[in-house]
Amino acid sequence: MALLPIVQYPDPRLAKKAEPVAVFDDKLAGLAADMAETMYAAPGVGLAAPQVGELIRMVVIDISEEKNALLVLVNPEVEAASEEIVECEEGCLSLPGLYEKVKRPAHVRVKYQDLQGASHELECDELMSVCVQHEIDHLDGVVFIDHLSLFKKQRAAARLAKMRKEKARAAKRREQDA
Ligand code: K1U
Ligand code: ZN
Repeated sequence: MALLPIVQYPDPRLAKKAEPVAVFDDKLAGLAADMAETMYAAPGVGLAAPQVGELIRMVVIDISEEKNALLVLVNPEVEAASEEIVECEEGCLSLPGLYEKVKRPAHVRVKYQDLQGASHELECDELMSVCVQHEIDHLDGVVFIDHLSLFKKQRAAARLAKMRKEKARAAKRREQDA
């Protein structure tokens, strides 16, 4: 297993639509294992293949406290979404440190394949619903700040740039002090 570098916004790979998975082999299982290790280490509750530079339709999710309920969703699709909309705070490992409220359907039913290619359905609500919609967005080249108004998106991008500058300055100071 290996830790993979996480692609950072606004890398153009995060804006591309990912390709469906057609071959269910050991290479796919190896990538899923590496993605899971990367998600747990970050730490995060989800990770989509484009976030590690692989433009294929696969995501890993584990919202459990104990980090022992890994789900690997291949070719996930929202089959049904509730009319009820909720607003939840979201973060993203490709925009670390930025948290914004996003409106999404409260409940979704998702169909997906597992690593052997078998089909499944999953009823999702609360954090699982937010997370699965956020990860499927990544497969469609959408990041969570794309759901905001242009004003809020530009403000969020400016805040992210400021945080990155401050982080780089702090790292430089530490280097000089060492
Ligand atoms: O796709 C990603 O970048 C992962 C993202 C998933 C997500 C979290 C919250 C709402 C929507 C989508 C994250 O995991 S960000 C990190 C985070 O929020 C978190 C980290 C550890 C424990 C709990 C949450
Ligand atoms: Zn994300």
